[in-house]
Amino acid sequence: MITVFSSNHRLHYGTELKDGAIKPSFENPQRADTVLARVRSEKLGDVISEQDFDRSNYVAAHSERYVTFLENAWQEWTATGKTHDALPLVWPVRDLAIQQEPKFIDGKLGFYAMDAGAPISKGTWEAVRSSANVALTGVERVIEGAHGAFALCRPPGHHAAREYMGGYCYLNNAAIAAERCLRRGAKKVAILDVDFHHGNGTQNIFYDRSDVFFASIHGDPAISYPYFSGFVNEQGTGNGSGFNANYPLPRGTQWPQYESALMAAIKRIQAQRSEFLIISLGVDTFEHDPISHFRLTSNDFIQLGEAIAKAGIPTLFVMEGGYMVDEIGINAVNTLQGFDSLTR
Ligand code: SP5
Ligand code: ZN
Repeated sequence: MITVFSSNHRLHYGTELKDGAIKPSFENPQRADTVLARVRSEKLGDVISEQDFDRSNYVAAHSERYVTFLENAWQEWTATGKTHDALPLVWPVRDLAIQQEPKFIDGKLGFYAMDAGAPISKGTWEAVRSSANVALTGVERVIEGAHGAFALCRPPGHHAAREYMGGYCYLNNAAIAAERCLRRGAKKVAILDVDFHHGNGTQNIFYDRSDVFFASIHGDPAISYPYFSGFVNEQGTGNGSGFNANYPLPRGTQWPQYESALMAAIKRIQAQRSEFLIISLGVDTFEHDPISHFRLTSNDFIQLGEAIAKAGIPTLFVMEGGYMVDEIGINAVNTLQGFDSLTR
């Protein structure tokens, strides 16, 4: 299958608050380059660059004021004399929650963030915009008739909600691609999130809607990031009631247990009669991932791709997490090869 890639991802790198200290982020530029190297060495298919897309595509999944914040944050941060990357330091939790945007950058950072894991550096916006364009370029291929395409996005997107960043994510690439399908005439789209972490951002964006069905398989949020969403009882609200499905799984989950949840999620997706399927492809479910605790092996990812292919729906794969640098290339490409083996 075709891979869409942007070298602009290298413009983004930074620090995160980790175990009580500010350290280099696990989400580093080597990640995407490692996956690209594997795509090439395995001859998965052509690699193309991203096209440019109108800003309205981002605003389809996010609020206008949040996109404006992302566009201007670095400039506003450096205007205060700082040269290192920006992280928030105060958040509008519970009784502090208001809807009014602060007028100063420190307040804005907290207002538009769920954690201190999404640093903003000089090149962040350019990389983020390009990452969304990678997803949009990929989804256009699928809309035009490809069975599958791979959007090698970096930074990832699934923790980014309508109005906040976090967990290494800024714009929600998968959600933006889903909105593009709808804008191009689709009535029903499904997103399946197989990243180790709950796709809280994607859930947030579509929670009250029936046109995009969202399913996520992830580490039990009672013990795993993002802690505050991803539970079974979150099933959507209003028109979206019944169009959100969470499959939290315990520490140490291996393929047989994972496969049961996967089959249940795919069954739900097929019942929706979705015209397009978008996979939030995180490979941090890998047994040696440094921040997660599932135990999938590299071979298991081939079966993951095969199971997705069997759904029989035109599919866009969107890269999300996965942090063991050498193996993420193998595991991502194994998934895509598993898919291709049943669709060619
Ligand atoms: C896209 C994505 O996968 N984002 C994940 C963000 C997770 N951020 C918090 C991780 C905290 C993990 N702490 C475990 C440290 C083990 N040394
Ligand atoms: Zn993850």
